[in-house]
Amino acid sequence: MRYRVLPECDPEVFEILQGESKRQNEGLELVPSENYASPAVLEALGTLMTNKYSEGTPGRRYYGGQMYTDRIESLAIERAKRLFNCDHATVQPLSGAASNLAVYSAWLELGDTVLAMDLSHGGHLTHGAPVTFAAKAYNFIRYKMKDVETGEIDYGQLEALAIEHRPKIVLAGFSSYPRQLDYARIAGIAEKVGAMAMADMAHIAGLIAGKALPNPLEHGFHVMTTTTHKTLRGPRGAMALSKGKPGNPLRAPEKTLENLPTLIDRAVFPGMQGGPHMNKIMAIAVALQEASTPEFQQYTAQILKNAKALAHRLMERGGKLITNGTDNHMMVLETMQSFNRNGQEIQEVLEKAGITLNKNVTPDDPLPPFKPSGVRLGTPSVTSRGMMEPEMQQIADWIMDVAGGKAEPEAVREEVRALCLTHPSPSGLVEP
Ligand code: DSN
Repeated sequence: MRYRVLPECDPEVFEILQGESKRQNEGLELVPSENYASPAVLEALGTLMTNKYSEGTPGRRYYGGQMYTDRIESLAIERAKRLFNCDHATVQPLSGAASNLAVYSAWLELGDTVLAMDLSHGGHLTHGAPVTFAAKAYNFIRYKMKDVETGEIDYGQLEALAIEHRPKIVLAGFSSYPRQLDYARIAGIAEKVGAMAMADMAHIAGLIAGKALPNPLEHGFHVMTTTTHKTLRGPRGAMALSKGKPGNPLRAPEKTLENLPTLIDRAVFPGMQGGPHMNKIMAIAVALQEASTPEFQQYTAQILKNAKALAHRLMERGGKLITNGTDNHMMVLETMQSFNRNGQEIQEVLEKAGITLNKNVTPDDPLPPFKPSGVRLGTPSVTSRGMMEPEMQQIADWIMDVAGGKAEPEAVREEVRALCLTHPSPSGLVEP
């Protein structure tokens, strides 16, 4: 067989790829969990590392031929440990959901209790939403914000629930919470009830790596899970980072906090997964190297400045934001109060204008998840394109004009396209 390049080998697939490339280049990506991976990350992802099976961990594999896979996985692990200041990292989880499940299964017995943030108050589906497998396997109790106008977590409720239910894990983490958490306080509550403190930092891992936000592992947390493709700007993938003493994953250790690294390694493989995706691990190594540079720190600082500028202008123009602002890269715009239209309608009309974001539930939302009361948006992708505060003002104006019915989406789409063409996607453009 002769290998051929994609346009020649499969024109139908190539045409789809070109379409997506044009969409990513000519439109504004405001989904806060998305980003543009660098050409180096994309290159690593598309290499022949995809061919290799590597069950096990570096130095302890079940198949031969691991001299290079061992090197690349060890490099990714060392880079992750350095960047996030932890004792151990596994870079094998296939996704954020798989990573969270692995940590649950490493530490919990079936039926054990986890205390986590309520989904509609900003938590994540994998933190025990009733429709998930995890919710069938474990008993999730939920804490909420005390005041949705400020976003302050109800730490009194969190502590009372912890004392009442004696969870084995106290989980901090979110996918639509725009404020900061008091990690030391949460870790203190976990310690008080003998629970493990786990942080799911998928959304803000890049902001932590870039030192724009604090690291929960430096404030009493034992484990941090994250995806690698959001603010961290790597490939689709995940990691579990932990404090403790790494041991031999071929032997089952006692369930102690010190043994968490080994327990997690074993939970990932053979507990939850088979062979790791070595091409992805290679791309994670590249992304971690990129994230350790001064340029990346500047990038993450700018994400926060841009989010503040976008939020400020949306509110100035009459938009109602949940918690009335943001401390991180994202915000939730309450569309029923702002425009008397649900989040699905606003997502659709903005997509016609070339602005992509996602519908999102609001705290204790009376509307269903498919037509919720809000949309979620953020600045990681537009900041990767080099856009700054003036562009955020313009983007906020387009959103308010189109969502408020003051401008035709098709007309705004041309203006959006013109702005985007002056700020090309860092992932490049797939040309014929
Ligand atoms: N899908 C990701 C997000 O958008 O937040 C995490 O599940």
